[in-house]
Amino acid sequence: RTQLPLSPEKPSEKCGVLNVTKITENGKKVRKNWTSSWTVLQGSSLLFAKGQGGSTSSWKFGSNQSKPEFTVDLRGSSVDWASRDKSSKKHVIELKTRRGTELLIQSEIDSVINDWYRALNETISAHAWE
Ligand code: I3S
Repeated sequence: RTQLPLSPEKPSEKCGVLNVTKITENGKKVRKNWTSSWTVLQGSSLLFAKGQGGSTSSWKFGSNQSKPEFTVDLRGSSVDWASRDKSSKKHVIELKTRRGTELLIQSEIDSVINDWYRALNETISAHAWE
């Protein structure tokens, strides 16, 4: 049987460095501000911390100085590939939350962004009835 990296019955954690910007907050358009963020998918939450010069090894949530910058509740969110008018960058995911926040999430590495696309969709499906 095919081994899925992330199966809905066993929601695992996933983390890595992604480029992230908000484009809408609580339904209001905000100015783009792309930042490199250490990103953690944990249960139905997506957590972002400001990147530390791209270094991933020194970052762990749970240690003292690593409070997430912001957290997104994935329950009721939707994920799609961003259309061309949303960004000129390649490999951009658009994430819309139930509360009217829209984020763009991007990586230059297409295998990385494809894994995140799949993981986010599986997480949203796994929590669809909450
Ligand atoms: O959607 P926009 O306004 O073309 O987004 C670009 C801007 O946010 C730009 O910054 P300023 O115009 O605020 O200086 C960013 O540097 C670009 O990266 C944004 O566009 P992309 O296409 O990279 O998402």
